Amino acid sequence: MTLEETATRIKRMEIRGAGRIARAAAKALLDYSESINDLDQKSYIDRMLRASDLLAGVRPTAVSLPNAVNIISKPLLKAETLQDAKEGLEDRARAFITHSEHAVTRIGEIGARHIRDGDVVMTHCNSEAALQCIVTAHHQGMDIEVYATEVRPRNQGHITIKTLSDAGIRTNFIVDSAARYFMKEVDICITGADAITVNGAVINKIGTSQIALAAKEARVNFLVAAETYKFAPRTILGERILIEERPADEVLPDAILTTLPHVTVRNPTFDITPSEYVDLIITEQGAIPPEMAYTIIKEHLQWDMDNLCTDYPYCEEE
Ligand code: RUB
Repeated sequence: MTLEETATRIKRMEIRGAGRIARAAAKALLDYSESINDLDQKSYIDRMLRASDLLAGVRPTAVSLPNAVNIISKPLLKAETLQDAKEGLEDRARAFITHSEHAVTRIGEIGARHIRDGDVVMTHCNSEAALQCIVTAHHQGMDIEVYATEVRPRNQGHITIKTLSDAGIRTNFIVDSAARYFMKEVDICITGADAITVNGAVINKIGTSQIALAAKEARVNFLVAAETYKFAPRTILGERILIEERPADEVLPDAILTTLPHVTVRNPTFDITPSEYVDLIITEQGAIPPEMAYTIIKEHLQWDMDNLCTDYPYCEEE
């Protein structure tokens, strides 16, 4: 698959989910770099930086994407030779993919410790990190039952119930608006994240915040399963996470919408759950309260203030 094809497939959501799109971008950069053999250092770096920019912006909300691209393309800015730049980038791309896969496994192990035998778990959207917690608990012999939402308009819930059913987990499939109705039967909620801000707010599939609200009302623990590269470094500088708004025809066919001249379809893809609704964030580094988001950004994301200052006008060098 070419770099442009990967970008298009991510945009069309044929590749989706914050972890998967980050790994797809890493693989695309790796393949692209490996295909370049006839350029001098400057041309190679220019081309790879353009490729990085293309991939980093293809879906605006999932911070995993720019984080992955930034981690992988760092050698382009510091390397002294073409070989340093190329080998550095390719090594980092391979390492990112391996780290990301291991992180999901580790999150599953840690997350499973927060699930008890007999628990009823609610999940929303299709998060491989959240599902890994549930499936790991099931593999450890726990008797788990799941409530999984439909996830309008793109029906990611269909992917979730297939995974759960294939694993042999008893699953109830519900429409999104039934989440509060069933909350009284739920022991724990686990979702994934597309981004986590420095103040511990969680950005995830639209509807997540309603479920968190219902969970708080019912005194049900709300857990978020997220690799450390879903934390958003630039929120330290006050940058906001852009909430992607997708086309109207995902919600209502054009043929109907054109008959309704006074109707506008709004289709935000993600929402923000404030940290006070989140009990714990399960990362590959351990389970943390949302208040510790800053520590993850500083200590585990390999993103120092130098990076943050790039193209930020108030951080001029002395
Ligand atoms: C996917 C979504 C998932 C997160 C985390 O949204 O909101 O919960 O991306 O997933 P979309 P994962 O379908 O619009 O990409 O744990 O797999 O990274």
